Amino acid sequence: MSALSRKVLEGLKAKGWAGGIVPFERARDLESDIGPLVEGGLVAKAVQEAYLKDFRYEAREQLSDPRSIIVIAVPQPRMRVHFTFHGKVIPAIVPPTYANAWTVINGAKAALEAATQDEGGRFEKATLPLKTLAARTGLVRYGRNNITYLPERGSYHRLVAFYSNLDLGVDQWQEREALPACRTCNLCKEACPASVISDDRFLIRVENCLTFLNEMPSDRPFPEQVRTDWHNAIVGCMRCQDACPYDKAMKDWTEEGERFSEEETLYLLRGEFSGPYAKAMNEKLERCGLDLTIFPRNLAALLGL
Ligand code: B12
Ligand code: SF4
Ligand code: SF4
Repeated sequence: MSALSRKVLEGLKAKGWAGGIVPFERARDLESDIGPLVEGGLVAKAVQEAYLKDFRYEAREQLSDPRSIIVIAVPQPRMRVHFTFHGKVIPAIVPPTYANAWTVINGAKAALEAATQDEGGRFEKATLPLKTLAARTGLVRYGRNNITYLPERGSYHRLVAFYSNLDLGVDQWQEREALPACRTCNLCKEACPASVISDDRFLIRVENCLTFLNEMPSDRPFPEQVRTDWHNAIVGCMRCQDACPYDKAMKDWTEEGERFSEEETLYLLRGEFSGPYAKAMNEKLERCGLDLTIFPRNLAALLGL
């Protein structure tokens, strides 16, 4: 490992973050990791259309002189927000990484720029399959639930990657590894309300995962099989993470978010997002990393309506 890459990684570590580095040519290898899964039908078309088609493997689209890719894991807590309905205050969870996304991304970029100021380091956010990239550098390991885990800090982290003009002189590319305990553990599979974790394949059936369903715009109703008691977060789902022994120490790491009055809760449920009140509400939701368009359906489901 070069002195410069050591300096970059040590700088991240000092902030409580962790990083991995590969040369920029590895972007094409990432494409080869994903492509066959899509072509082979292991990734549903709806998932490809909604998310994976946005990946950009051509580094030069983002930076004219790319030399390296750096992936960073920034630990993040979950957030608790409160709604008021029929006079009762109702807490709701926002899973880790939905809140404060851009604060984390901009903070990571600024930290990299500061650490490499003398070398003229430039960094542009890379739109890549981040779990695959992080696992390929050995930074994280996959759980059976397809979420990635830091060896000692569990799954509560946001991944972010950057293309850099710096040749960091290191290629950490390796095999993707699974968590050792997954060999004999079934806890996430048993906890998953949507039964998308199975023994016959490593990839979960994303198209039925509750998170996939509740990230879709509000005008798309939940399919019939989704039962009221599945809902456990205002967006996303925490059941497989809550069940996992690798997240035991993280489970109570919760930050307090916004509180919504009865009037605001009813307004969100109605789903009429126009006028000056909408702007104020949108700003309030953005502070917790939430999107108005998913709200009416998810909130109604969470309140059991
Ligand atoms: C699409 C997407 C979703 C989709 C699909 C998720 C999925 N499993 O693919 C939906 C909407 C369902 C979703 C849900 C969630 N997401 Co999401 N999502 C993404 C996104 C945009 C791309 C993920 C992706 O590449 N999927 C494609 C599949 C094919 O990739 P893969 O899951 O890594 O699959 C690899 C392995 O299966 C491996 N493999 C195959 N066979 C085998 C065998 C073995 C033994 C091994 C080891 C590996 C292996 O090959 C595949 C390719 O490398 C990323 C952001 C980004 N730019 O990467 C965030 C991201 C992955 N999501 C994130 C989060 C936090 C979540 C949720 C945990 C949120 C929540 N609590 O509700 C859930 C988790 C649901 C779950 N169980 O996966 C974080 C992950 C952080 C972490 N610690 O893992 C990311 C990185 C966002 C971020 N910037 O931090 N997400
Ligand atoms: S996020 Fe929820 S629905 Fe999706 S795999 Fe995990 S437990 Fe199952
Ligand atoms: S709950 Fe068990 S099987 Fe699932 S990811 Fe965690 S250790 Fe692996």
